Amino acid sequence: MADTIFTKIINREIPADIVYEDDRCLAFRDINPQAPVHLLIIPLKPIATLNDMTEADRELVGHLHLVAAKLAQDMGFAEDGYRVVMNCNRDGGQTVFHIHLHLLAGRIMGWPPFTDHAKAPV
Ligand code: DGP
Repeated sequence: MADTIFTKIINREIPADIVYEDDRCLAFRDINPQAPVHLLIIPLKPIATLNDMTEADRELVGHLHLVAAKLAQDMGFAEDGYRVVMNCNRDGGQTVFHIHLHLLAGRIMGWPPFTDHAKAPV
């Protein structure tokens, strides 16, 4: 797949406010935060979308979620709660084609997600 802005962040070619890293993933603050805490957790391995994951990625994707829960605990919002989201393709609102978990906290999240675009049922 083509390199994205996230590859440049992994390679330290552009700056980011990195809050966590290990041998499989990186977490940093979203440049356009939608909540008081808005982190992105990305695998070092570039995978374009949820649709591109394979069985080989099963453990990696589980790891991303464990890191989200660890950050929530370490940063003190695990008990109050938070939201973890992965957008996929156009209708899901994906804009960077390197999978990432959004970890949002620090405010009450609405449900269902806000919508202003009608679409025929699939
Ligand atoms: P999504 O729309 O789900 O693909 O989310 C992509 C997110 O990435 C979006 O919330 C904004 C964020 N983002 C895009 N470019 C950069 C960047 O250069 N640095 C940081 N920190 N975040 C970025």
